[in-house]
Amino acid sequence: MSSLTNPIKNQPNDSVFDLPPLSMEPEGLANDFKRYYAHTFGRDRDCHSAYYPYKALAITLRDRLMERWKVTRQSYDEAGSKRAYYLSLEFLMGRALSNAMLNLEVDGAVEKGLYNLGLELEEIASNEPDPGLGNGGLGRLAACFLDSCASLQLPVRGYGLRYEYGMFRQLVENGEQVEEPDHWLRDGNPWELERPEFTQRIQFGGRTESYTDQKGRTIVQWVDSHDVLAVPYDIPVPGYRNNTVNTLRLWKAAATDDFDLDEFNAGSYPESVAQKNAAEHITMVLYPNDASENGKELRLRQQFFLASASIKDVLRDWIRLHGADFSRFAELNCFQLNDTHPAVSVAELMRQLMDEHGLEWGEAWNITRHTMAYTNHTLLPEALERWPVRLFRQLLPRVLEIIFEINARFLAEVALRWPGDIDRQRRMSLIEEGYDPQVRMAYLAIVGSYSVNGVAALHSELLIEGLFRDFHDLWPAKFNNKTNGVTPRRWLAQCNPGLRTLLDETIGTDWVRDLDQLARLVPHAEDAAFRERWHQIKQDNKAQLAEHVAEICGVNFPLDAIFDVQVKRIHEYKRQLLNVLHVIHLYNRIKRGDTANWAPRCVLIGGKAAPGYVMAKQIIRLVNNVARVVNMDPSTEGLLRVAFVPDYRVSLMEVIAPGTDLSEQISTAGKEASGTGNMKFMMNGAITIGTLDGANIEIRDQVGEENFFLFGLTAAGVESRRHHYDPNGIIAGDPALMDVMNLLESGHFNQFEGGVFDQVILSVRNPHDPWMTAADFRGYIEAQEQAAAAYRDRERWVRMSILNAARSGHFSSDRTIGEYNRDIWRLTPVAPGR
Ligand code: 26W
Repeated sequence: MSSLTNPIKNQPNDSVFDLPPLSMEPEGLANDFKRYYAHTFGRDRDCHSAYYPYKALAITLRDRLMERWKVTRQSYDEAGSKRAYYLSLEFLMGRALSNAMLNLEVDGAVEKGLYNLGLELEEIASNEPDPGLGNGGLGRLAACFLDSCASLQLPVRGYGLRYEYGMFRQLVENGEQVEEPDHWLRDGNPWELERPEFTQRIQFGGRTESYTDQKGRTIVQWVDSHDVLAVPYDIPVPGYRNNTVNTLRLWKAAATDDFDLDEFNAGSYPESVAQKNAAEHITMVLYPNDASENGKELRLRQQFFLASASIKDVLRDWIRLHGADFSRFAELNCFQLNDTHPAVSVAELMRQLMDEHGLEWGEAWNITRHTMAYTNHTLLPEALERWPVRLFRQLLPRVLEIIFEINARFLAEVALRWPGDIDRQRRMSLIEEGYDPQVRMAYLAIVGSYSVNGVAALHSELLIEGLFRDFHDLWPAKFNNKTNGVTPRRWLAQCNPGLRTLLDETIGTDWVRDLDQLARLVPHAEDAAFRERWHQIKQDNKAQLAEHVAEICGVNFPLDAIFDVQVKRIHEYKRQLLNVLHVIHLYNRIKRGDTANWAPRCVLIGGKAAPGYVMAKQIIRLVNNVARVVNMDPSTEGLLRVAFVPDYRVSLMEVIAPGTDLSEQISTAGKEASGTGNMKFMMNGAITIGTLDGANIEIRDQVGEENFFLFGLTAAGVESRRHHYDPNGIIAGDPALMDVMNLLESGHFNQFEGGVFDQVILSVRNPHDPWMTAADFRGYIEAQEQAAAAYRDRERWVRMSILNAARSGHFSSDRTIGEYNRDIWRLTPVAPGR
C-alpha cells in the first residue's frame, strides 16, 4: 500500500498539537480571512471571482471546527462508551458555511469582521455550492439527524459515499425538465478532510474456497476477487454551541495499484488503465431515483462498497481500542440502516466477523442481530429493493452464501413456530423464488436487526398490518415508530433570521435547543401588536421569496396574495396533478367572473422528476404550460399567479419555507411515509392543507383541527374505495371538475403540442388510478376555499400562523433522535473535555 500508511519514522512530539485557541472575535476572524485570501490563495485586487472570498472564509471557520473536532474524537475514545453509525447512501447536507457560523456562535462576529473589510457576508455565503448527495426526504432526514446527534452530544458517525456527481441540476426548457450533471467538487471542497491512512480494501467478484483447519473448523476464503480501495473523506458536523463536532465519513472509490498486473505485464497498458476507471466509477454518480429501484449492477456495487468499507472501519476502530475480543462488541456498537439501501451490511458484518476475524457462526450472528437496526421509509411496492440472486452470485459470491445460510436458519425458525405452514415459509423467505430468483432486502434487514421502525405513526401502523405483517406476528417487539423531525437550527434559526429575532425577544433563546419552548408563543397569538410583528416578518420573507421567483422564473408574485407552495420530488402519489387541477379550477372561475370575495393567490411548485419517470416529467410540463397560459391572461392580473421553480434543493427551501403561507401536503392517504417539508413549513408559520397521511396526522393533532385545512379520503377509505372507484362518474357529477377536464382535454394548455398531456389526463379518468385524484378533488377545492376565506381575515390567519409555529416543537429532529437513542441506540452523551 502507499507510503501514507507506513509508520512515520520522524514522528512529531505532542507539542506540535499544542496550539492556542483561535480567535472568535471580528478582528481575529478577519485576519485569518485576509491571510487565507491573500497568502494561501494568492488573490489580489485584480481577482474578481466571488469564489475565493467564500473559500477563504470557509477555511477560517474550518480551522475553528478542527480544534473542537479533535477534542470530540478524543473524548469519545476516552469515554469508551457505546457508539452508533448511521449508514446511508444519501446525505443531503446543504451548505455548511452559515451552519458552522451559527453553531460556533460566530455569525455576528464574522459579519462584523467582513463588514470592516468592505465585504458582505450574505453575498459571500451564496457562492457555496449546494452538496446534493441525496434525492429528497430520506437524504435530508439523514442530514437533520446528524445535526441533532451532534447537538445532543451523541457519539454517532455518519457513513456514506462521496459521489463525484450529486443530484442532477434541473433546467426547464420550453416547459420541460432538462438534466445537467452536477460536478459539485470541481472547485474543491474546503469542508472535507481526506484520510488516506484509513483506506480500506473492498472485494468484488471472484469465488469462494473452503477448507478445514487443524481444529476441524471450516474456513471460507473469498479469492480471485477484483478489489477496489475505499478512501475516506471526513466532513465535520458541528453541534449547536456545545463544542461537539461529529463526523460524516464519505468513501471514495479508487483503483488498487495492482488492479490488473497480468494485463499490464502483457503490455495492455490502456486496457489495464481502463480497469482502473471501472473501479473508480463506483462513487462517480448518485442514482437520481426516488422511490423506484432499477436493479442496476453499479447500484449494488455502491451499496456493498458502503457497507463493507464502513464495517471494516468500525471493526478496525474496535480492535484499536479493545483488541480482537468481540465479546462486548454488540453492547458497545449499533448500526442504523437508512432504508434497505445499506441492508447488505447484515451479511457483510457476518462475513467479516467470521472470515476475517475468526468468529463462529453463532457468535457472529449474535453480534449482528444485536447491532443492526433498520428504518423503513416507504410502503410503495416499486421502491422495495430486490436484487437478482444471479447478480449477487457474480458480484458478491461469499455474501450470497451467507444470505442463503441466514435464510435456511431463519426458515427453520419459522417452521418451528408454524409447523407445516409452507405458504408462510414461502412468503417470508429472504429469497423470492421464480424464473429469476431475487433477494428481498427488506426481509434481510428485518431478520438481521433488533429494531425495525417506520417514520410516522400511520406509516409504522400500515407496515405491521401490511408489508411486514408476518414478521410482526413472529417478533412483535422488534417493531416501533419514530416519527421524523427536522433540525430547528437550519430550518428556523438559520433560514429565518427575522423570526429568530422575534422569538429570542419573546421567549428567550432556549428554543433553539429545546423546540418545545415554542409553545410559550401560544398566549402571544392573542396579542394584536405581536401579531402585527409576526405578519410583518412573514411579509418581509415573502418579499425575499418573490424576488427569487421573479429572478428565476420571471413571474411577479404580489405580496398581498396567499403564497401557496408545493415543493418536493415530483411523483404521482404526491399529487402535484391535483394541485394543477385546482389552479385550472381557479382560472375557470376567473374566466367565468366568479371572483366575489376572491383571495389573490400565488401558486409555486417545484421539484425534480427522476430522469426516466415519463409521467412525472409530463406533470412538470403541464405545470409550466398552465403557468404560461394563466400568467399571460390579463384577466388573472392581481388574482392568480403560477410558477414552477427549477432546481429545487436544500438552499432554495431555505428561502421558500420562511416565505410560505400555505403548505401543500396532498398525497394520497397511506402513500407518503412521513413527509418532512410539511414540518419545515409549519415551523416557519405556514398552515397546512393536507390529507390524513404520514406526519400530517400528527401535525394536525399538535396544532388542532381548527388550524389545519383537512380534506380527502383516509388510508382505509382509499383501500376500500378501490373496488368501486368510478372517476368518470365523479367527473360527470361535479361541474367544476367537468369544466377543468374539458379545458384540459380541449388542448387549451398544449395548443401547438397535440396530445402531449394525454397520458396525464387519462390517468385522472382511469378507474384503476392508484392515486385517486378525482376522488379527492371536491374535498380539496372546498378546503382551498376555507383557506382563502381564512386568509382574507388577516387577524385570524396570523393567529393560525403563530399557533402552527408554536405547536411545531414536536417535529424537531432533537425529539426524534432522543427517541432513537432512548429506544434503540441507548448511547450516553459525551461532552468534549478540556
Ligand atoms: C432504490 C430507490 C429508492 C430510492 C429512495 C427507493 C426509495 C427511496 C426512498 C425511500 C425515498 C424517500 O426519500 N422516502 C421518503 O423518506 C422521508 C424520510 O423518512 C419521508 O419523509 C418521505 O415520506 C418518504 O417518501
